[in-house]
Order: sequence, then structure tokens, then C-alpha cells
Amino acid sequence: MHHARLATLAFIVILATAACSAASTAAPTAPPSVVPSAAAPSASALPAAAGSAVTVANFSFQPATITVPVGTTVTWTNTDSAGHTVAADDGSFTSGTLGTGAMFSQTFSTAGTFAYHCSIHASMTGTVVVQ
Ligand SMILES: [Cu+2]
Repeated sequence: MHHARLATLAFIVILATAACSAASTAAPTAPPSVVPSAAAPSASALPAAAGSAVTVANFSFQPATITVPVGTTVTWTNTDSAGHTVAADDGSFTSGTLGTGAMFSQTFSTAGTFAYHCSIHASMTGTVVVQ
């Protein structure tokens, strides 16, 4: 009786082992993941509006002087944590206070040299040269 139980147990263990190895042998190998041969075209970067962007950073306009063709729209982006303005010295345009990340655009349709400043921080000055 005791022996019979042992034998049965052993038989079950053998069966289970066989089943296991059979299962693992028969298990289909995972197909290789499909990789698209052609990478999806990444959204092409917007044509760099060369020379028409001014960054407001570290309490300064960068670049402080920008030279652009007539008709160019210059865009200022404030990356400072402090608020700034873009105000023409002659009062022809003003942005109002730009918070962090805020942008201001101004189109220059006549040639000339246009000085501007931040109306909050007197030390911040810049110039747009329109040719
Ligand atoms: Cu400022």
C-alpha cells in the first residue's frame, strides 16, 4: 500500500515532467518583431525662420540686434521666469507683459532701424534693423 502510493506519485511526477518538456519543446518560438523597413518620415522641422526670432532670456534680448529684410515678422519668445515686454522706443509697437513662454510678433514693413526695450527692465534694450 505504501509502495503503491509512492509508485503512483513517481508516475505522476514523470508524467508531469514529460508534459512540461513536451510543452516547452512544442511551444512556438515567438516570431521576430516586425520592424518597418522604412522609418516613418518624421515631421520635418518648420523652415527655420532664420534671423527672425529673438529670445528673451536672462534679462536680455538675444540677439540684441537683429537684421532682417523688409516685410519680415520678428517673433520674440520670453524664456525667462520673469515677465518682460517688447516696446518700441518710438512707441510704434508694444507687446504688453510677456509671461514665461509667451510670444510676441511684429512685422516690419519699412526699412529702418528700430530700437526697442523692455518697459519693465530699463537695462533691456534691442534693435531691429530692417533692410
Ligand atoms: Cu524685462
